[in-house]
Amino acid sequence: MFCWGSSKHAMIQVSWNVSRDAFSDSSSSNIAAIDFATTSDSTKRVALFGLGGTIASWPAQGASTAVIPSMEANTLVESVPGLESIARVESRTLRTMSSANISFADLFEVADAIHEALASGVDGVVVTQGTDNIEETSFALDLLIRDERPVVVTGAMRNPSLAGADGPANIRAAVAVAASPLARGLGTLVVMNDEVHAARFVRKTHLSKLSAFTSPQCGPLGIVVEGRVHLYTRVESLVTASPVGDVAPVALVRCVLGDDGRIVSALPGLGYRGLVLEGFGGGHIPEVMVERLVEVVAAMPVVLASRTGAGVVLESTYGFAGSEVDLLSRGLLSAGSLDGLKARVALTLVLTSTGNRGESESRFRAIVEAIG
Ligand code: DAS
Repeated sequence: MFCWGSSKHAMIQVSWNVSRDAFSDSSSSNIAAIDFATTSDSTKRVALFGLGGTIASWPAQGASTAVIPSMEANTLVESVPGLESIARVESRTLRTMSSANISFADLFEVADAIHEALASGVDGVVVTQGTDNIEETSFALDLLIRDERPVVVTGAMRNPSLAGADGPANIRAAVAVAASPLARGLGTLVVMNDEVHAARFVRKTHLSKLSAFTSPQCGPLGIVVEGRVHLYTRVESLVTASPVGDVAPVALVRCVLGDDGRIVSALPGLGYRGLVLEGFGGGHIPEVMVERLVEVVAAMPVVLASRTGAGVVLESTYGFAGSEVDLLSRGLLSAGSLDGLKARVALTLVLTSTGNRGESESRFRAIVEAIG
């Protein structure tokens, strides 16, 4: 694993092990006031960062049953029976927000906090957050974190006020994975419903079921049973992309029946610096869109993904105008095995890691290549 560039976002300069007082000055960062708590004295150490989401949501006082993210990370940790038998968990609240409000800038700070914790010697890291965009945030962390130790993202489908709330079980399983030497070198993982998923493949494929997270490309890497991690397949660590400038705006556009391409034509004028286009099936668009798209390719990198969300974008099967052969020959980049959401995360990070278009395109290709 290697990395490009160096991060200018090293905002959290304090050591993980210093006292709570040392965290009180958060003026150089918009990270929320930090709470810091530990459980147990197990030999394994796991850092847990709370960002909010359903797992940390509770009905607002005097309100209806509607919940808002409000719980501190240490409260989540304390709600998990038997956690101390797995690891000593050191928790900090970084945000209490809905995942809809998480930005790339937030993720750069989370990545800095993770590097800080890893530098202090923890065995692994857990991030708790809203589940709605875990498939994007976990993949961003996959590309931002430079360490072999496990980084595990989890959340909950049912908030703690509901019967059968899944947050505590998900935290327990996530901590087990974060503490496990077996999970090293797999990049960022997502643990939900006792399943271990690779960040590069996992998707939220149901709105409310506990089994909402699936990896349509290859299935989960493994499962957690009785606190033990069982891995059945492995993935390679990815090259990383360190942010060095302002976040590059990248659009994700899905090609639809009867599309004429007017949305993609508007993108350069809207300030976008990149486009991921989800084409039909193997990577196809209506012929009428092709010339419009060629104009966009002249202005910015354009990635071709499939709106099916699984499989590998074709390269040499169809030759009609608007086919994958046609589009790739016109300078579009293949998303390979990445779905549109993940291709957009990768393109955003490579464009943010260098101002050179050729370099960003070769970095994107390297990520696609490494995933296979
Ligand atoms: N859907 C909620 C969750 O799963 C809200 C969110 O993503 O913040 O946590």
